Amino acid sequence: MKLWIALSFAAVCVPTSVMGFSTQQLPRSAARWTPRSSMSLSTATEAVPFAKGPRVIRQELPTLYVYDHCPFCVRVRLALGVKNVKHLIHFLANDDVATPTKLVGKKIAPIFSLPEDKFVMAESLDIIAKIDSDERFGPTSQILPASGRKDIKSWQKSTQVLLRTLQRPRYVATGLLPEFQQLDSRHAFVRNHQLPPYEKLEWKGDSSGDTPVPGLDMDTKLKLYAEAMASDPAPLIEDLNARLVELDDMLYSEHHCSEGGFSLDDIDLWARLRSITIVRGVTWPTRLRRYMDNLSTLGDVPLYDEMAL
Ligand SMILES: N[C@@H](CCC(=O)N[C@@H](CS)C(=O)NCC(=O)O)C(=O)O
Repeated sequence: MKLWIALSFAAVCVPTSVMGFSTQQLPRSAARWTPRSSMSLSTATEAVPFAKGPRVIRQELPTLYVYDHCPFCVRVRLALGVKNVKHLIHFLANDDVATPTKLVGKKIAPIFSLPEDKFVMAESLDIIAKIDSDERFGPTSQILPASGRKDIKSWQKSTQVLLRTLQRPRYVATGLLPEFQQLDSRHAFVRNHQLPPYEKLEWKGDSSGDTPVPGLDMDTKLKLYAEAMASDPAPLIEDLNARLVELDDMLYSEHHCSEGGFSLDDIDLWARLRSITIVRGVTWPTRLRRYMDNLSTLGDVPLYDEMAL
């Protein structure tokens, strides 16, 4: 396959929302996952869907600067969505250095801008803490703190290489993600994001030290991305399917992954798992799939299923 075919697909409008017309979550009292009898002596804790508050519409809308594929950005989009805060999304091109640098002094996403306060901030978790503690954005402390559980974190760590291998070439090859609409932006991503087994230093090189590391040339990087798309993903997907079964066992419920309710655990986990939906042919365990769909609806953040490759 010619490199430019794999890496410069035309943008075609494909709907990406899975449940685009659903706007309401059931109120907490009406949507219990496990009905509770007032006579029940059971001490089992229920899984409780997040109770979404009324729509928050500031006169000057906040703007969130993101890359669509970026899980840190998705964290904030999910938080704004569950808190029902209307906002503008500015999808940065992946090679746009000027816009984020003007806002926060470097190329980074997400960036949250609140024009009514002339306030700008980076760092996903700081942004979420700000939004969830400011009464102008509805009830505060709606998102529970992180539980500190280790099992999900170690699952994430142990699947990092597998997920990078599958996801990174697909982000670029769809030609549909807003940050990759032009060839320069696709090339910027390929230039900066290594494919396993390469480490970041081997891929990018480093000329700052006494012993410069050359890194790979751009043609080689493009070839490796194209080869990754041309190769049969079946063995990797089989591996991923097994890992998802393990993760399914760790989920507390289809509404929140840890006991107690919707928390920063979900903000982090769901944001990362969303990227997997760009991989076609994955078999999702039932509960995990419901979790993906429930939080997509709750947070009004679409999954990639319709454009999966
Ligand atoms: N700790 C930051 C990490 C943000 C981050 O690493 N974002 C990546 C995109 S996923 C980024 O902007 N990297 C710089 C680049 O792409 O040039 C946060 O949580 O917001």
